[in-house]
Amino acid sequence: MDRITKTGLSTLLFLLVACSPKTAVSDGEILPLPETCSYGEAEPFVLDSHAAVVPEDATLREVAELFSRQLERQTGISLQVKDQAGKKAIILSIGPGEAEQYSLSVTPERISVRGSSPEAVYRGLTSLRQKAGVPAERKVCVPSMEIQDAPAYSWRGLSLDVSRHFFTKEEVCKVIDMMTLYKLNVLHIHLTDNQGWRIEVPGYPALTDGKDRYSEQDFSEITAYAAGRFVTVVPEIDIPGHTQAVFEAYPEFPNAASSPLPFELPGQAIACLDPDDAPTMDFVSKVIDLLCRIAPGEYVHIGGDETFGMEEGKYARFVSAAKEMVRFHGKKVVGWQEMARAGVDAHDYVQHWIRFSSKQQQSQDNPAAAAIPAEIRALLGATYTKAPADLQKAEEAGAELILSPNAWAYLDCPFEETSTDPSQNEIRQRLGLQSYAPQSLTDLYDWNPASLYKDYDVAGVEAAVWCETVTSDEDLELLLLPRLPGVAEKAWSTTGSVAAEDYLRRLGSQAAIWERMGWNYYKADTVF
Ligand code: TNX
Repeated sequence: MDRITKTGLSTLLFLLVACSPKTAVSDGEILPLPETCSYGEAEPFVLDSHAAVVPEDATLREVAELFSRQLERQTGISLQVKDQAGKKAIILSIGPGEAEQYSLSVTPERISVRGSSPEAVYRGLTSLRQKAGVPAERKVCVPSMEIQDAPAYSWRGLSLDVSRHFFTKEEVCKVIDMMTLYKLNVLHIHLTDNQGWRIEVPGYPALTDGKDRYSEQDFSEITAYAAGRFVTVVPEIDIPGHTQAVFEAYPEFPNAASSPLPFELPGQAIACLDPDDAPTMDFVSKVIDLLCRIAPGEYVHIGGDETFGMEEGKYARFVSAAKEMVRFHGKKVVGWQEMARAGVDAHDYVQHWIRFSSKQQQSQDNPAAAAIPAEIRALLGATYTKAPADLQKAEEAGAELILSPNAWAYLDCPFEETSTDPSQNEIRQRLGLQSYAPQSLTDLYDWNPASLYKDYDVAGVEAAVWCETVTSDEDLELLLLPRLPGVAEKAWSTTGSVAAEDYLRRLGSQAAIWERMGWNYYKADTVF
């Protein structure tokens, strides 16, 4: 790190001299941090509309055009995509390498971005776009540099809760834009929960009639937008628990859970779908058929978390049946970590989430947590105490693990920092689950996925943004920015431990892009 920072400084001084007084040196920073990045002594590449983007391979044409549109929106610099390189060009080419591995090299007259696939080249172009930053005029000096880069994990995701708060397809597409700026490639959409069912299901109109939801067409537009940006959509229907919305629409389905009390905890319910009821399982199979048909990706997420009050045998029967239905369509099953209680194998993806930070554990004594009746707390506690055994089962079976530890990957905790924007300090009082301890940007950055579960097959890292406290699209933006890039760095970077100060400095430089894109962000006073 030191090496990069020091070379970076001397390069900056050099560029201040080398660049004409009219052209600003780019002050953009790359986040996630690339594997290696070194600056050279040569003159910079002056990026302006005289540069062309030249895809050397026909498969790179779309990526060239996408980059050119994204760069123009961010910098105002408009680049043409051409077949032949003139005096100044950004050359895109395909070369050997691992998936998503790329190299980026900047010389005075050429920028070369080479990768093993269009996706890999797109990752390289994204680094270039970040480096360009937001120049004051339609021109920017990109320093002479060499980057070699590849991701640590192939699964780099964000789970978005559209049940507790519904987001329009345009809002979801904006989230995809944020994700791609940080090289994330999986959008997991939590389509159903107690508070709302957000996807139309043929034959079951009461689930969604008159409510905010996606039609099949809306959903296809989202998956197409995502696919065009190398993002796979993983649809989730959360079953058999978290299904109050189903019981409200179809009260004739029997409830497989039993509760010691009439349960009044806001937003939670003790109601689970029953695997031994034929109409229920007919419904489940129609829903899974639908998801397998409308989601072009390889995966379907069946939830499986927090089935409070459901007997274990019933739970295992339910999960096995649902998995069977997903596999029938040739798709892979993803489930929250409790799914392992029903048995898992090497084809399954187990999403780990039950790992609380020390601050959060202390917050169990806070008033919001203490308000839960003792019997219910015991019921909830029972599901969490089995969490370590879930992981052990996943490891033994060789299942793929997706890391979403609550301590670091949950973006819905309150902000510890105050904001430099006074109006955000009012929002700070209500945004984020009050049962969680507030977390700072450095708290959330303080982990290393590679050393967390060493003996496991780790597919990747996924952030989660739950929306119980979200009242608008703006609230969502504040939870994502500035927190999302930190998780993205954990998912992508192989550089090992990076000093928090370095991360915060690079994060600070992102604000110019967010402002240019019209994205709201929380102005944590330690950074912005
Ligand atoms: C736990 S993560 C949940 C969600 C909540 C979230 C709040 C998971 C599988 N279940 O239902 O929204 O905590 O952070």
